[in-house]
Amino acid sequence: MTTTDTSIAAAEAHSAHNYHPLPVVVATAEGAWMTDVEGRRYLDMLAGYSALNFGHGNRRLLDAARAQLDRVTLTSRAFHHDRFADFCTQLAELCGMEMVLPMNTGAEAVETAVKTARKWGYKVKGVPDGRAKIVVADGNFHGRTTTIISFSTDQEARADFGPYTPGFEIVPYGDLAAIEAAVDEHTVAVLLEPIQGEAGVLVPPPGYLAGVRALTRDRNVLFIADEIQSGLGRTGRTFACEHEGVVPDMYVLGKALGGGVVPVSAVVSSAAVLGVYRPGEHGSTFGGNPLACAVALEVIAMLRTGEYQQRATELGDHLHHELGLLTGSGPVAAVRGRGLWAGIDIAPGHGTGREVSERLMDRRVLVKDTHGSTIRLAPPLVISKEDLDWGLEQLRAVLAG
Ligand code: IF1
Repeated sequence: MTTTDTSIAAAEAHSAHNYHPLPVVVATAEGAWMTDVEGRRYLDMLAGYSALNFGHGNRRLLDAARAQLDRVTLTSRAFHHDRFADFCTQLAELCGMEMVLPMNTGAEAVETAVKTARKWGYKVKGVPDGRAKIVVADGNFHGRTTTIISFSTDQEARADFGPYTPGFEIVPYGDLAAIEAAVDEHTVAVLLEPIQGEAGVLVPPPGYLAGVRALTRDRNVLFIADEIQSGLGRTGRTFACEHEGVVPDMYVLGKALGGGVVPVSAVVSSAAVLGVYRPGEHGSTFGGNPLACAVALEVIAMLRTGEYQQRATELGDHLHHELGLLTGSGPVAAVRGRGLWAGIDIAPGHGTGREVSERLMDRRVLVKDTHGSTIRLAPPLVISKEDLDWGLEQLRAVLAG
């Protein structure tokens, strides 16, 4: 047995089988590259589902984390700490908003957004108690808590986990008229991914987000953008909503906010919305901890330079141009995405998404499949053009074979 086999066998014996990882055991990583326990190097074209937008072992992020490790890592929110105000102020400013409510994982931030919208509905909008409705889209992925899977349309994610939380109406993604029809006097929010990740990097039709913005403003409904995966540089802008000049009422952020170092998530909104909370009504032991704030502050500073957004735009244009050449009559049935983010539908006869991912792994490129015949590319934004081209070369070779 190789070191890899031994490690995988032990993991399979002693961990729940809620994942089916590719058979590679990573030991170290730097930039866009990971090295396995046997010394093989792989190009990481997934980047921790966009948590690693700034690459593995990012010097600035690690220095910020190390400096904070030596000072204080956790206070709980029972006390103030000296990184908290800066974090909230600067994140609000990056978002063009007023207030921040920090959590840890994406799902917790989405739960926070749901609770906030409901409370706003009862306290500000005047919805009768217990009647608040939130409109969501089919094909969504917002996390894995019991409430969030209650409004998922993915059977794998929701089956056998009921009873489900009521209060949600699911409409087709990209269909503005369907949202208009679903919104009623009890509707407190429309919750959407500006680009759907798990669904296969689905970009909605032009005008959709702007239409949702106008409709929700008109009907006194909060527009909540889940930018956990699409936000913080991935699409070439700080927020994917910017591509349509849209500012939602609430951003839900996660993943890259912690730079792949620590889990950091947040809800960012106006004082009118986040101002509904009183002490004791919501919280988290770890949310907004000093280590999280120190790392996130560095992430915010890096995003402020605009450098990563620009890389995502330039390399993204190149990526989509190259993928376009494979599309149509070739091995690729369709490509979607924006910036350094692509969903690639493999044409029939060229293998399942899993098979293509395995063959890419043999060629030292790591990606993740979704929904049978789709693979996703989301390399770290720090990837070099040469490495990206090398990755694309491996993809062409795999699809030709
Ligand atoms: C898994 C997908 C990516 C997210 C959006 C909230 C969350 C996520 C838009 C929850 C999380 C993840 C989780 C990961 C797989 C993954 C994923 F395939 F499911 F869609 F990234 F592409 N909103 N996305 O994408 O954040 O609680 O995980 O921090 O294995 O579940 P979390």
